[in-house]
Amino acid sequence: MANAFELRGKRVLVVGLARTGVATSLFCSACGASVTATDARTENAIGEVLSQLRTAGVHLELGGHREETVLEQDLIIPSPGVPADAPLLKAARAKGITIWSEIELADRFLNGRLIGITGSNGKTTTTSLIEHILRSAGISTILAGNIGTPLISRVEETNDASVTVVELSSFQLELIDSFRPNISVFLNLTPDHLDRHHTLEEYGAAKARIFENQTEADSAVLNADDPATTKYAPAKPQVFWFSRKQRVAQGAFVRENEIVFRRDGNEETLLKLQDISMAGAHNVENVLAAVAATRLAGADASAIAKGVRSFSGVEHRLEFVAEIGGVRYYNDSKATNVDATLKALDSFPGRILVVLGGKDKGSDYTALQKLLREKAILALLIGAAAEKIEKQIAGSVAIERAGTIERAVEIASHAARPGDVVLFAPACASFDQFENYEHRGRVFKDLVHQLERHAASTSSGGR
Ligand code: UMA
Repeated sequence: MANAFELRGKRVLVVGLARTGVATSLFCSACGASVTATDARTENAIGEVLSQLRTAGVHLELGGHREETVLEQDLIIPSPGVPADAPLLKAARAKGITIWSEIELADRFLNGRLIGITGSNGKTTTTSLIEHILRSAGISTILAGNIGTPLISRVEETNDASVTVVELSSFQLELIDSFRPNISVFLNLTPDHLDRHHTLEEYGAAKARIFENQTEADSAVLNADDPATTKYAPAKPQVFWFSRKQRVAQGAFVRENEIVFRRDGNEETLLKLQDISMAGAHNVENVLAAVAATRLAGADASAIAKGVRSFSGVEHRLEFVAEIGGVRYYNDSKATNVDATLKALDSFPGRILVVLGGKDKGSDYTALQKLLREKAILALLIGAAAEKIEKQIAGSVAIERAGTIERAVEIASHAARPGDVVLFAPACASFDQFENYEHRGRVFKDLVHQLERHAASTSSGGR
């Protein structure tokens, strides 16, 4: 165990009772801590999981947070969705109470090696691809983190031979202390979550904490083509770069349509760009990062090539849903910021009907104008951010206020012609109309599949 931590007898407060809070409460309670869990939501809103927590001996404070409770703890673990500068956490900090994110606690109980992946976009794809490659190389792997499974819920499965592959968000990294990946990957940095981090600098600094506790024995993988991240290159771990545009001294790069890995002057050609089945230049970057990380983790060249070839992408990430009457529908619900939507638009040659909108995160949608003008024929706006988006993209593309995703799909299906692409890449968070981006993506896919069934029944009925 890396850095064992004694929970027995400690007073632990878990803030937020969704995936992270529930897993953390159960873990701490099983380790003998005296656990209180609090959530702004009421008992009815949280539902069934509460009986499991009660059975585990977790004390519950629901419908709000009490400052007296906060101030009598030894350790506080806020969920990622709880702002690090929330008043209750400020009060605790002022009193000197330790506040850690769940990944910090989890790291102290983790065995084996840890690969951490952060960045504004491509985290989920790269994390999944790294796990997929290592698995095809016969290495025992565990997948967790921001991808949807709290790390704390998997630590007991780790052992000296396992490699845990963890997607990391700025919300998780901003509250670490000694958290230390053996291999860290920082993919890129573009504006996101500015409602929480206020400035790009603050947001980048939170992400760059991934390197903070790494030593000379560790490795860091960074994007040589992204000036916003190169400045965070750390001093202690060995730095490996990835690049689509230039040869790098150490790391993975593209040369004449082939992916090459270079270390200590030795070069290996691993695969061809045509071997990548995912669309878009950004996915080449994700593959390069995954190649570097998995090679460093000990996967051999042939296993890496096999792993990349057999990886078709991730649900909700430029996911092909169906082709109906010559119109192709793509679900990119994970495009929760402007940059991800730009990458999605850039992945197609043109004639895109794009669905945008949701909960605004303080984003600047004017950045979409150029690509909308070049690639899109219609923007359908949904959700709370519709008015702001409409103002900021006005003049670049035809716009229609659809309001809901149901109406957007309906309008798109009537407006699209064979050869067009209907792209759901909303550039916003989902929480105004959906539980999360996964829920939003599933709703979109269900609507498309309904259209597909309807199209099949009308065409067979017509024969
Ligand atoms: N809450 C309070 N008080 C507050 C604020 C929130 O009690 O002041 C409560 C809410 O009522 C709710 C809970 O806290 O019950 C919400 O917690 P959460 O949002 O952290 O939800 P989890 O299910 O634990 O999900 C978190 C991550 N969520 C966020 O970062 C917002 C999930 O990432 C992650 O998959 C999961 O932990 C497991 O690690 C999602 C995400 O949107 C996918 N991440 C962002 C992104 O990728 O852009 C960072």
